[in-house]
Amino acid sequence: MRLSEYFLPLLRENPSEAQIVSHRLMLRAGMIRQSSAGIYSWLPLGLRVLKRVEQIVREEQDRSGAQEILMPTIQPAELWRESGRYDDYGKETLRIRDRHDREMLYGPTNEEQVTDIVRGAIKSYRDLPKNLYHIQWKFRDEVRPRFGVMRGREFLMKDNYSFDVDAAGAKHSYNKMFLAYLRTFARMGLKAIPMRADTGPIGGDLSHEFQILAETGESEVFCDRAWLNTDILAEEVDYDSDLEPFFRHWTSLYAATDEMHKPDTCPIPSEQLVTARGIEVGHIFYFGTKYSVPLGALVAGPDGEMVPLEMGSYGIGVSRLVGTLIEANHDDNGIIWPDSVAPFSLGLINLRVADARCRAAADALYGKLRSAGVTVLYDDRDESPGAKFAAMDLIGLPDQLILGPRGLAAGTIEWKHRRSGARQDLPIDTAVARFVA
Ligand code: 5CA
Repeated sequence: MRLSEYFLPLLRENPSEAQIVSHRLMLRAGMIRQSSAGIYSWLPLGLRVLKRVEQIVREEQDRSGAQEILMPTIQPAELWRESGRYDDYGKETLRIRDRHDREMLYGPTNEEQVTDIVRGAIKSYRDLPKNLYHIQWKFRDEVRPRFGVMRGREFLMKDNYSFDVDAAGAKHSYNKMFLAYLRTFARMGLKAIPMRADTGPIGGDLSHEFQILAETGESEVFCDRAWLNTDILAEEVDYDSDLEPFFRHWTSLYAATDEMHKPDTCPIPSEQLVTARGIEVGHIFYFGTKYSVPLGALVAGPDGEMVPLEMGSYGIGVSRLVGTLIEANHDDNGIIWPDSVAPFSLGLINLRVADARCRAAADALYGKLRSAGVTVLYDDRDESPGAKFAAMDLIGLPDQLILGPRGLAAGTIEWKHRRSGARQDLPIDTAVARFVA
């Protein structure tokens, strides 16, 4: 993409409404614009990151055996009356009436909707287990939307729902998601600690939140100091094997959210306990028959008897992850994208657009990289070198190639690594080979 043609409305100044660094940088880097409180438009650069995050989530869901569907954003109120949540969910629900005066709502989550689909389609234990997910916008009329996409009113969530014939099967489904979540966040370069958590309005009694430790986190969290040195590997584990040992291993170190942590009964000594702030990027729940019983989602079990489905639900804050990734990866000059989610893998700067030879060389390089499949953002604008460096650092692409008249005369180009700040003059062909490889 040529920057001269790209819609990238950068801001020079820090927007006064942004209190945390990810919100500031997302606005300054032209990733998002606010529409109304807690509701945002995603501009080209931001959308590219959102799509990459979404794709990692999708790949890990697929790998675990979950199947993608797409449910609507608007749901009928009747379904929520059936489960009893229409009133329970309270003011967070955005309620709508259609032209026939039918009550609808903009979905804050989809337990009822998916149970309705499955109850009509699955009649026997032989068709189980099933795990269905979708990646869809949600609306929660939060009292205090804040911190940009971190606590929005409209936000993108991956949510899935597992259906099993019995509790043992449901626990296995829960363990699968536990593993898939560890893998998902690790692929983004994030260390997400699974913590015993409260279940709130979703329900059930087994639940883990996946928390990223960060000063700007909204909640207080507690964990064993050993977590700080633990490398959460994106382990390759067979999803069909018994995952209980894996689950026990990753839950053996103490970690709990505010609501679950009881200082008096905490099993580890206080010098071993870390108190920190956390950003909740995912939350998984096992709630058994909480929805299947009121909605009448029953299947014939092995002995022919009708039994209610055993269910769990699992959420990842896809749009929140974009902000979280910035909280975890930035410096004074801007964002530093991990390779796995970067909007472009490479920034190419032509320092002297007015120089015909520079322009020809930079254009040729851009063409070569593009045809080799490298995603490049090419700064071909007629701007000062200072402005170009600042813009490239702000938007945080992992690597930069900087072409100027002096280097060109010597047949070299400068390579800059955004994260380490390392710089090196490379022969032009070597530089190309490095990124094409
Ligand atoms: N039905 C369950 C699991 S599918 C559920 O809704 N869980 S949740 O309420 O915990 O939300 C799942 C994830 O969505 C959270 O872990 C968080 O990362 C994200 N999320 C929740 N509320 C918001 C919000 N207001 N803004 C941005 N992300 C949010």
